[in-house]
Parts: sequence; structure tokens; C-alpha cells
Amino acid sequence: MITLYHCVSARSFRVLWMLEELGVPYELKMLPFPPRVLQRSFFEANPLGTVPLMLDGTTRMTESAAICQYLAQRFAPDTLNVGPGEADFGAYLNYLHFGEATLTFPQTLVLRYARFEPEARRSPQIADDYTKWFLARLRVLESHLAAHRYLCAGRFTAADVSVGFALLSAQHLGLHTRFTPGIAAYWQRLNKREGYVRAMQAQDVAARAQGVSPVPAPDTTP
Ligand SMILES: N[C@@H](CCC(=O)N[C@@H](CS)C(=O)NCC(=O)O)C(=O)O
Repeated sequence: MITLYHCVSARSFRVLWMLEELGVPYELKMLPFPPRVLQRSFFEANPLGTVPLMLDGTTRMTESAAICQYLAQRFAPDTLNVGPGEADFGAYLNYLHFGEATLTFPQTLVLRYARFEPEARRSPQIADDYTKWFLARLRVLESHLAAHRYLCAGRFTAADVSVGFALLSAQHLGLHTRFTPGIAAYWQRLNKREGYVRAMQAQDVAARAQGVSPVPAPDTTP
């Protein structure tokens, strides 16, 4: 069975959301955020100290977008995945990785320099610069999403999970109020999906059952 190490609403939520969309059985191991400080034994499982960590037999993965790609190809090759024989194969891979590398990276800097660093090391300038960076890069999706329900292939895919997580993270930062209309409507479509709602519930239930705070990681002060 697949094992997922997860902190509430951290990047590992991408993987949890995928698992719920797929209906694949999994074991969810909740960690307090950040595990590097609050659960140092996790370094034995993942020397990076980061989530996600996903174990599937002898397969061990720590990159959320790559895990989404792996799960889609393995368990839903014709639905959540986009195959090399489809016209949108390249667009799919590009959006899948755009969600992490281009949209989530700048938000990490905003979180760090607006919230996580001790007061003396915070930097409103860095937070402001990377907020603008994020919103400018997000805006490139507006015209496409105003005309299409999903990012590519005319259906919901793992690329939507990857970008959707970046929108969830933006919501935690209060940036959703600055989404353009097409993106705001897309975000509403995504967060009403049954798979998304089930993933939200699953992390809450598991956190409480395992004695971990159910407060989302982006709202936590380490
Ligand atoms: N590129 C990796 C980044 C993983 C990552 O940095 N995860 C964050 C949670 S959102 C983490 O575990 N942070 C804890 C720390 O840095 O100590 C991915 O997409 O999975």
C-alpha cells in the first residue's frame, strides 16, 4: 500500500488530493510542521526533512509534482494523465511543473519572509516582491482559463492538481482576493471537486487521530 508522509495543507496535499481523485488505498502519516524541528526522527525516513515523502513498494519519492505525474501515469493513464500520443502532452507536463517551480516557489519566499522568520529577520520587501512575482506569473493563465474549464486536454488532470495546490497556498496567504476573474472561477471549480473535499477531510481526521495540530502548515509559526 502507498504510504504518504504529510503536513496539513503543505505541498504533500497535492499527493493526497491525487490519491483521493484516484480512489487508491493509502496510509497517511501526519507530521507536525515543520518536521525538521518538531519531529526530528523523520530525518531517518527523509534526510531532506521535507514533505511529501511517498513510499510505494520500493519506490520512494519526495517531489510533489513528480509524484502526481507518477500516480497519474500508474493509476489513471487515460484520465488524470496525458499521454505522449495526445496533442496536449507537452502542455500537460509544462503545467504540471509550472505549478511547483513557477507558482509555488515565490510563495515559499513570501511565507518565509512575511511569517516564518523571527521578527528581526522578516523582510516586507522580499515578501512584496515575490507576491508581485507570483501574481504576474499566475496572470498568464487568465485568458486560457477564462475560455477552458481545465488547463489541458479538455479534462481535469494531474496538472490541475499541481496548479490547484498553488492556488490553495495563495488562499492561505490571502492572495486569492487578487485572482483575476478566470482564475478565481477556476479555483472555485477545483475546490468543489469531491476528490479535493475528501482530501481536506482526510487530513483533518488523520491529524486529530494522530495527535497532530489540524492547523494548515502555511498558517503555522514554526
Ligand atoms: N519541491 C518540493 C518541495 C518540498 C518542500 O519544501 N516541502 C515543504 C512543505 S510545503 C517542507 O517540507 N518544508 C519543511 C522544511 O523546509 O523544513 C516539492 O514540490 O515537494
